[in-house]
Amino acid sequence: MAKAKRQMQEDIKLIDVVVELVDARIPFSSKNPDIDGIAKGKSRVILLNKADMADPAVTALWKARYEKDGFFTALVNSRSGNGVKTVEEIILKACAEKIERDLKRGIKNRPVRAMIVGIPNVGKSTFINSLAGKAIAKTGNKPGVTKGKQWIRLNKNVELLDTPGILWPKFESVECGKRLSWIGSINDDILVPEEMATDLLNYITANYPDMIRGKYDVAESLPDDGPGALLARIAEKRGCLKKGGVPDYTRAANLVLDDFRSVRIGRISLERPEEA
Ligand SMILES: Nc1nc2c(ncn2[C@@H]2O[C@H](COP(=O)(O)OP(=O)(O)O)[C@@H](O)[C@H]2O)c(=O)[nH]1
Ligand SMILES: [Mg+2]
Repeated sequence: MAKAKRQMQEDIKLIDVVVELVDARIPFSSKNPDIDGIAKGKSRVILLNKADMADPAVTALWKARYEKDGFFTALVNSRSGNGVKTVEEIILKACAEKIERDLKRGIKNRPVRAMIVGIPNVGKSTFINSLAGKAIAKTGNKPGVTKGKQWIRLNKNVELLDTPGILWPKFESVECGKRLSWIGSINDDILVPEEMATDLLNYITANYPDMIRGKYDVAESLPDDGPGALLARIAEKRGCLKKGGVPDYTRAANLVLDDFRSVRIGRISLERPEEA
């Protein structure tokens, strides 16, 4: 990560605006704390990506919160392209002062240069492809310019560094780590699915009880016989059983995690701005 950080510090010198993607389900835990230092003095945009997977009411609170903190923001679904078209306008708004300064100095038609950053799996590549679309005409690596950076020219107003900056996820607390694991941002191999699923069910039961009832038909298990019992009930309902009819907790846990990550339980936000 030290190398990635150095690279980013170099790249950031070349750009006007840092466009940070966060996961709309965890806009705090998926936001890298060090980027504020690295991006000092640059215009800042935060895109709440995967907005299609999060609770829209909570996402609206996060948008307001980050705007209050001085960021330009947008809700985006990079997979479908929803919201992507507004991003150019937001980038230009974020750079309004710089554009104004250029004009005063007689510099016209200089595109603003943007860089996409975010933790792994947040949707950087999907977003860049969606934003650049067919116009993914790369500039910069012209003949004779061997070490030049690759820029994607979106139009006369905006250029994008074609390699996104990869940020490391935040592990500032056990809670942040858990939320990152639930969305699949931490290598599953080192985690215990039963624990993850039990904690996740606990959270969803507390915050979105109807979704659990609707999805798993376990009304009678909510809420008083506890999350461990809930996983057992789900195992039973879904036929996740080992020989002798013993609940297969690992299989049930993976089923729940998979349902959550595929938005089959519902649109769920995992943290709210007032806790952050
Ligand atoms: N539902 C949904 N999925 C997305 C969105 N953006 C990206 N993805 C998915 O998230 C996964 C990771 O995306 P990718 O662009 O590879 O992330 P990167 O590691 O930041 O470049 C892929 O499976 C994408 O299809 C989005 O806005 N909504
Ligand atoms: Mg990528």
